[in-house]
Amino acid sequence: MKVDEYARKLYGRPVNQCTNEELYFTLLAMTKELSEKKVTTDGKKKLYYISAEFLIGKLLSNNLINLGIYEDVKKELADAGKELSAIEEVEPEPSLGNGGLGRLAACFLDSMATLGLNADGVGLLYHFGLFKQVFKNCLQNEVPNPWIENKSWLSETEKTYTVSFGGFDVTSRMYDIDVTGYDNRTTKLHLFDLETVKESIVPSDSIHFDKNDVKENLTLFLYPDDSDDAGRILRVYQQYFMVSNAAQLILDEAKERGSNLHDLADYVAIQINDTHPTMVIPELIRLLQEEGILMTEAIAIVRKVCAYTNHTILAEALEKWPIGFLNRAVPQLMPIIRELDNLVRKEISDETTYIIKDGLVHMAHIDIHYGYSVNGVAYLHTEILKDTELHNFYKLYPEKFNNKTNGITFRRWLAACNPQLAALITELIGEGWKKDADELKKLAQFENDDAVLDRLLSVKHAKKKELAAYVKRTQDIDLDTHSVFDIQVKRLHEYKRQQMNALYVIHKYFEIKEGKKPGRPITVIFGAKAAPAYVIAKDIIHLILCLQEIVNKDPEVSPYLKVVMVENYNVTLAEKLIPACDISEQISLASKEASGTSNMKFMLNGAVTLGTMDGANVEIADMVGKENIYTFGESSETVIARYERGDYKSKDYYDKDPDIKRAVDFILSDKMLSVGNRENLERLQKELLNKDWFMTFPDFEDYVKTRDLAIKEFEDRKAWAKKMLHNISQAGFFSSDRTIAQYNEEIWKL
Ligand code: 26V
Repeated sequence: MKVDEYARKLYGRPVNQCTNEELYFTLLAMTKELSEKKVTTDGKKKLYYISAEFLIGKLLSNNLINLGIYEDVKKELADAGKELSAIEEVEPEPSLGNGGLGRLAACFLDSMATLGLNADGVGLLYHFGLFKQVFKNCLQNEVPNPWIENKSWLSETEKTYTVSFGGFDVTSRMYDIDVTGYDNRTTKLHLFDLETVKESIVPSDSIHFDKNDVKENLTLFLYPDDSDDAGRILRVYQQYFMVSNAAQLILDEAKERGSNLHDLADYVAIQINDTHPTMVIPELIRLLQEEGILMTEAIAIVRKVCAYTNHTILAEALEKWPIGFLNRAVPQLMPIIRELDNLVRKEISDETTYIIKDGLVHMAHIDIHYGYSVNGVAYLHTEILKDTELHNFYKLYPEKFNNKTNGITFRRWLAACNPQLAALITELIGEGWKKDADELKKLAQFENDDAVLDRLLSVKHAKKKELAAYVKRTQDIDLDTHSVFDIQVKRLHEYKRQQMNALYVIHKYFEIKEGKKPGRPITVIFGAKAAPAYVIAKDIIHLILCLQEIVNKDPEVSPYLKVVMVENYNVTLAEKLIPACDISEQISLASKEASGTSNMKFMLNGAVTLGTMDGANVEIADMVGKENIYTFGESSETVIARYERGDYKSKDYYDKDPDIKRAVDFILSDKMLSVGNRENLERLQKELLNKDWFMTFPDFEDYVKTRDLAIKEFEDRKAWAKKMLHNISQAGFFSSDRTIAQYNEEIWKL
């Protein structure tokens, strides 16, 4: 089918006379029609991946690739003088997630469809995705991020359900987005909304709104600011709305496929993505009881259906809801949750595993007692869960615990975002890698082929030039594309240690001032959003933006060092940044990053990792061997032992190490205060000196040494290109196709 025919049908004009906007809507209509025609997945048993986040990103090029028409469409447009990349700019990004967890869910949908699994995603239709980040006076501001247009990837369905909250009912409606698998079937992402939501209660320049009228605000925002109780209870309403719709849909569909509900486990598997969908457990029990099934049997059924994925080791991130919240929002669930707790109390003496404690409902405890599988998201993460964080549960149910190391879809994270590299790889080994990622291993045979290594370097340089042009256009900063592009992009969080990266920048700044210039200029790039209520995270953004001002404007320093914090980091920007990276910063405090997934995306695009032995970095190091990765810092065992002893004093390091002292003092120097705010900088400096809870100082010396070594070794261009190629060749394990195949073989058994 030709784009031209569609354009004429829609706008009465040929492609060359259409605007980019018209062409975007033309391609949208055409792609939607093509994916609707594809066979949808089917089978007796179906998996429902319930998640509060699906960070799907723009869908146009991904869908064109997966439908196998990308090249044809691109050529037809080019022949008419139109550029596909310019048309893609028109598409708004659905930012329906915060970071790795939501993006993982999106990669998983792509893999489920590509593997042809009978599996759908279920979530919420947020009218405003994650806030749009705007920098002003070196501070993060948050503004609403609307993305739904009259014509979009969403299709309204006929399905509506009643969802009851304490004191009132709402009527939901289901919207669908087709998920096209690569060269295979399609599956669906079901997003629930309610018609009474009122976008007009949100001002255009702020994400603050009246949180009290649930009917008007329920699906307005992803993760509304939860710094106050109104925001926190709204999250409970959202979660229940999501799972009540999901549970009703699941039971309806199971019955349609022939289930009598007693045999539900033969028809349904539910993956609970983090604790946000946990209430699906009591909700299913409630609905099964309404269908006439006794409580004991209902519990037994649900126990065979629900599986839980844990995505974090941080205890403070495990959800615990006050009983009062649940009583108010979902009173019908509380008796069931109490009964679930009573059953645990009857059978188990270990109080640490109880569901209700001190007036709080521990959501993860519901999942672990009443699910049949508990998985971590990287080898080390799962081991730590078993050994420490969830050890008491592991003792009770060793058979439930399993690991599923995360993965990424190579269609989006190589084929779509780096067509130049994808073309080179395909020329060398064929295009089998798009469906069988292990085929990338065949690249190893070219590791000593100078011509291939040269081409790899020129692809990297081309991507750096594209990124530099973007940064110039959007932020008016000039980048030297021959410098080392060192990139850290991820949510702003203390445990991810962007602050340590910033301390390195200060350290380099001083070295350059002293005449110790790096052999090659360094470009340090950050991209990160901070949760609106996360004060220290916002202070770290302030620090980085102040450094950007100071370093880039200093004529002595800027020829050797540049700092860029890209504004509004999102999936679309990740697709520009990742292919352009030389050194991938993965520097979390060992034991704290469950997996990480950008580490995999960078590796696949030929960046070399600079990282701690944390999360999936451990597995990357295993795959590529120590000559092809730069690791540093204390081990997770050392870190865990240090927390247990509780004897870490950051001040000791500050007093002992002059480099640390100099960098930390600089945070409140006159120079910094000339561009920044005392309040933010002082708070951050105090935090480091009095607490440094994520232990940047003990790792700092090793970090500087290892980062300097990587930058030095970058100079041997051929040896570096070999490392790049080796990293790409070993990335196959990190395909989400492998991850999803394992979920299916070991958990879902579709
Ligand atoms: C959330 C919060 C919220 C409250 C304060 C502290 C805190 C700390 C961490 C989190 C993260 C929650 C779950 C999450 O997003 N985990 C991420 O999941 C990714 C996909 O499995 C994984 O790659 C990341 O390592 C993990 O951080």
